[in-house]
Amino acid sequence: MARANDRVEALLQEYADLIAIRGGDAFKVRAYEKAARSVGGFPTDISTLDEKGLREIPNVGKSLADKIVEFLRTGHVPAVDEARAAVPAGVRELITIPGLGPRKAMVLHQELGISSVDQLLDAIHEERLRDLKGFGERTEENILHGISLMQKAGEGRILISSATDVAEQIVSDLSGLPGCKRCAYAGSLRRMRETIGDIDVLVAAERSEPFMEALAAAPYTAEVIGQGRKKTSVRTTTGLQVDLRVLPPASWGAGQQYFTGSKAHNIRVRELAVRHGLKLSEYGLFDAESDELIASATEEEIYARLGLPWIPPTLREDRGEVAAGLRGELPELVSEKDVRGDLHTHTDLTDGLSSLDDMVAAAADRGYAYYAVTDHAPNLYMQRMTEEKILAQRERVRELDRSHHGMRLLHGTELNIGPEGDLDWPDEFLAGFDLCVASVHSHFNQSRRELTRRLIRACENPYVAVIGHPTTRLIGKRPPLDADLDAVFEACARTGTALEVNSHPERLDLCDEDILRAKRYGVKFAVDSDAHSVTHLPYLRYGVGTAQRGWLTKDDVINAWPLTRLKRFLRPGGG
Ligand code: DGT
Ligand code: CA
Ligand code: CA
Ligand code: ZN
Repeated sequence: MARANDRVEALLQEYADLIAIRGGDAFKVRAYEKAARSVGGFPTDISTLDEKGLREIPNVGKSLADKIVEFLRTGHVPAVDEARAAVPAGVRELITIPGLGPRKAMVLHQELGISSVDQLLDAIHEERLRDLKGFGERTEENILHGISLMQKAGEGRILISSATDVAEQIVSDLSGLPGCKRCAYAGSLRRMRETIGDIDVLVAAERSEPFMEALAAAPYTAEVIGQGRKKTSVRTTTGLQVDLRVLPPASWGAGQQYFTGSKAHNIRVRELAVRHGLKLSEYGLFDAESDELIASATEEEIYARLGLPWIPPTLREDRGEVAAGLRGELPELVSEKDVRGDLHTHTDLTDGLSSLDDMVAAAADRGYAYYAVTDHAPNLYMQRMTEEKILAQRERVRELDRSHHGMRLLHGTELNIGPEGDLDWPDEFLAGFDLCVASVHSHFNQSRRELTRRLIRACENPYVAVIGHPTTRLIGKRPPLDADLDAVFEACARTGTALEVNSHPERLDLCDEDILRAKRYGVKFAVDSDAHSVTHLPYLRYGVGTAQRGWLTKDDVINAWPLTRLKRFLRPGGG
């Protein structure tokens, strides 16, 4: 289940939104938002803390600590319940539209009585928003765009990180039951798609009832939506659907293959089976004429009988993996253990939540060979970075480098790519860093020509080694930059600039398809966490999953290289 920290973070953010919708004090809204982030990024599981412990969390005072204690004990906070009751559910739905803040949502509700996305769409088409103060044609466009973005992300699809937490809990619970021969999740989650529609869990066992009953009775199950002999579907307390299927142990491999999908991959594999005079189902691979069972126990046997190597789930999207497998040309995908270090991380010197020392210690615990600290530079002015501050940090990084046996530290920065492609510091100062990541953080709506030029200029700076979160998209919230990516990929390849695969589950940027395209230009990649807290370092797994979906190998990923090769790449003009 989601960590208590994540649940409280969501609660506090919701409360902040509710206060804002009701026109409450902006200072109070900010305070709850800040507290939400601090709790989410706090390394200790807050369910283990008492009121005094909770007050150690930055931005959490006495009254908030009391609320959290109450929430953890009862699942409710009266003040939040009251605020929820005062705001119609439809209005709360409005603020989930990207680009529509609480204040505008409130105006829409009070002035026009709008309390659902559908009513809002009607009002826009009837041009009723035009008369409202603060709403222009531009606002209408933004709202329409936000709604389409929300709908494109898929009604009810959730981020891979939330689904993974739930799925791992379920697999761990069911694996512990007597009679469980195998248990694993399948579906889009095993393929590591960036968003997940529902979770598919498989169990291999002789009897299905104990597993069906355990899932139905689990504390995270809110309701059972369907119950049969082979399959039970439930909805969790967080609204997520889980399909549990219990298979006979002998058909474990066939079931795993079938329910992992994707549907398009399965169709491709079944066509291949037919050409071999076989047929493939969730029970196994059979002779088409005699119905004799040919293979079913493991995925490997099934693929092997079709002339294929085992195909990693992250490739099963019908993007040429079956043809590549038949030719013996499947890529040897980069794996999490291949990653030797993280090249984009923050500390509390800027907007991170953990100290440099804590970040470094946590990175060393992950077994990294090297680790880069890349705090924000001055042009993100709210970070209040200065040359003095970052040079003082460099001193501390060098000290830690000497004491952190084995793990080498790199001192870097995350530069801001300005509207003209300009960077925070002059080249002489950039030359002092081991590594510069450069990213776009504002002016997302420039023209395609301007955005393309801007990214290419950043690539052309000899000190910029990595372009961070290249398209700046936020899944379900902000669209990717409208730049000519092919031109950017070409510039990266030409200048020896790596593109980031940002592992934050809300970003996953570049996305799988862009990675595939960029790779054809010979671009190299950096799979980074962009961690703002020690708890974010493990996000790397989602970036690696995305890299695999983009067919990347160790050789494509600069932070899977030994330090000497990485350093050659980082040298100005290197790469
Ligand atoms: P999702 O849940 O929307 O994120 O995506 P999936 O891929 O997990 O899809 P889901 O849950 O509907 O089904 C899980 C897998 O089961 C799917 O990837 C392939 C397999 N499957 C389900 N229904 C069919 C079907 O009608 N035909 C075929 N060939 N495979 C199916
Ligand atoms: Ca699914
Ligand atoms: Ca399903
Ligand atoms: Zn950034």
